[in-house]
Amino acid sequence: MRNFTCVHDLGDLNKAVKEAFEIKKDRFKHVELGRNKTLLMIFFNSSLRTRLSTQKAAMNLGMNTIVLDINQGAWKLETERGVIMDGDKPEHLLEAIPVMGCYCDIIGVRSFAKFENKEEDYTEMVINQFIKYSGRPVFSMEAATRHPLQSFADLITIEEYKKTARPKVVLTWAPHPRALPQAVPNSFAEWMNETDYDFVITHPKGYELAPEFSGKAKIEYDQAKAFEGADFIYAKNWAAYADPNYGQILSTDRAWTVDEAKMKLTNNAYFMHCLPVRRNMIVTDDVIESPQSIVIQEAANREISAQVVLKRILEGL
Ligand code: AN0
Ligand code: CP
Repeated sequence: MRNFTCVHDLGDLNKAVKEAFEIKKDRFKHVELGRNKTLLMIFFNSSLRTRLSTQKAAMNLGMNTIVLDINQGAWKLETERGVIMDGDKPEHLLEAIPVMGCYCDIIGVRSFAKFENKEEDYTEMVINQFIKYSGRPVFSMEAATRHPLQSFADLITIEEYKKTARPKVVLTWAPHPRALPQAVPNSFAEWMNETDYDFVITHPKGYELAPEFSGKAKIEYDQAKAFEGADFIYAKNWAAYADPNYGQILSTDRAWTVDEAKMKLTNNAYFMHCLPVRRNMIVTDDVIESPQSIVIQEAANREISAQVVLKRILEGL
């Protein structure tokens, strides 16, 4: 595998999940694979899990890692071509990227949707420039439209906890005070649509995801109805996608918060969230602290999903 930006880069998902379980049993088996290889992780946005789990995965494979927070100490980067650079940005991405490529073997990039220009976000301008100009394999640590390392960890978690071959998995929108990207729900939907699970998305009207991501999922505007018989509840906030409201908050209605009463409608469902999560906005204290909450186990699987991805990229070097 050269680059990893979406589910299709991984090929057969059953094989990938099997590989994940093997790594989980013995995560130091391939410690020689990454010897003298350097991973560079570039963050344009904050992170706790992605930073730590990806670094840990690289260490399990014997790699060296360098982490750069663009907003803390690096030069502010211009991303647009043709701009007269007389403002506050001393360096252009088009020099910075090939320079970064000189110091490493693999590059991980986190670059969220900016919500300034839908086309720029949905054509994945930033990560695609890394792919084009770095000369190195590139993987997404959450780009503008997808968060594949998260979705892969989510799939591994569902495969670990499911009690039936074809569980009912419900992605529910929940309220949040800030405008959040669609990357996590887009990506989750994209991965769920590659399985044969019974996959349902529920959200208030106006929060429809891009059709290429919601795909064959059932859309249910009545959250209570969607929760009926669910085996997994996957909560997430996102800002509106559809024009003319792209990137806007249309609702902060706490009637959509996941609480115990709603969880009672499910088939004793597990509760999932990618974290970070705002308690009593997205989910109540009681639900996230309940035995059915598997958010920590889900986060732990980020190390595993990152390790499968790094292993496959190293094997292709
Ligand atoms: C980010 C998002 O919603 O995309 C990262 C989630 C992994 N969340 C926040 O910015 C709170
Ligand atoms: N879930 C996730 O990607 O978390 P961070 O933003 O903390 O990396």
